[in-house]
Amino acid sequence: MSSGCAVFAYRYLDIDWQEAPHGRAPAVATGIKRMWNDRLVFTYQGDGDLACIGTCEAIHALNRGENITIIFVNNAIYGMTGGQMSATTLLDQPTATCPSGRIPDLHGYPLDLTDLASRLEGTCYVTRQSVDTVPAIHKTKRAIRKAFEASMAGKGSSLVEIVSTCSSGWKMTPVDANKWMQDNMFDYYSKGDLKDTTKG
Ligand SMILES: Cc1ncc(C[n+]2csc(CCOP(=O)(O)OP(=O)(O)O)c2C)c(N)n1
Repeated sequence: MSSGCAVFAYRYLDIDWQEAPHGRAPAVATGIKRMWNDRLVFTYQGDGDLACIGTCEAIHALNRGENITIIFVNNAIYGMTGGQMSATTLLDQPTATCPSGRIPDLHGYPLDLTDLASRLEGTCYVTRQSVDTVPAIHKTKRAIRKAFEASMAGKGSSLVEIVSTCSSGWKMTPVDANKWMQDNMFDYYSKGDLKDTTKG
C-alpha cells in the first residue's frame, strides 16, 4: 500500500500490510508476490499515487503480468495533501492548484489509466466500479473477489478502479459529492469491465 488517505487502512483491516514509498506499491508487491507466491497480494492506491507519482511502476507491473491486484481509488485529486490537481482531474474541475478548473492547454487531459491497463498484455481483469449505492457496493465486492481469485490462480495482473469522492477536498457535503461524482465522473470514467480474460 502507498501513501494518501488510504494509509490508515492498516488500522482497520487485520491482514499483513507493507507500506511502500509513494507510488511504488506495485514494485514492492511484485517482490512480495515473487517471494511468497502462495499469498494473496494487492495494492491499495489513490490516483495521485497510482496515476501520477507511480505511473511507471504501475504500468510495468501490469505489463509484466505480475499476479497481483491493484485497487485504484480514483477521487480525481490528491486528497491527503490538500486537494491538488491530479492526472485524473476532469476538464473544468476546480482543485486547490487549478481553482478555475482544469484547462487542457495548460494542464493536459485527464489520464484514463484503467483504459491503458486494459490494453496491456499482462492484465487479465480490468474493471471500473463505484461504491455510491448498495448495489454498486455489491458489484465492487464481486469485482474485488474476482480479481483476487485471478491473482491466486496465476492468470496475470488485475486492476479494480473504484471511482470515488473526496468531500473535504472537493469542498462539498458527502451527499453533494456523491451526486457530483454520479453527474460528472461517470461520464468520463464509465463503469463496467474493460477486460476479462479470466475464464478458461
Ligand atoms: C514521493 C512522494 N511525493 C509526495 C508525497 C506527499 N504525499 C503524501 S499523500 C499525497 C497525496 C495522495 O493523493 P492520492 O494518492 O490521490 O490519495 P488520496 O489522499 O486522494 O486518497 C502526497 C502528494 C509523498 N509522500 N511521497
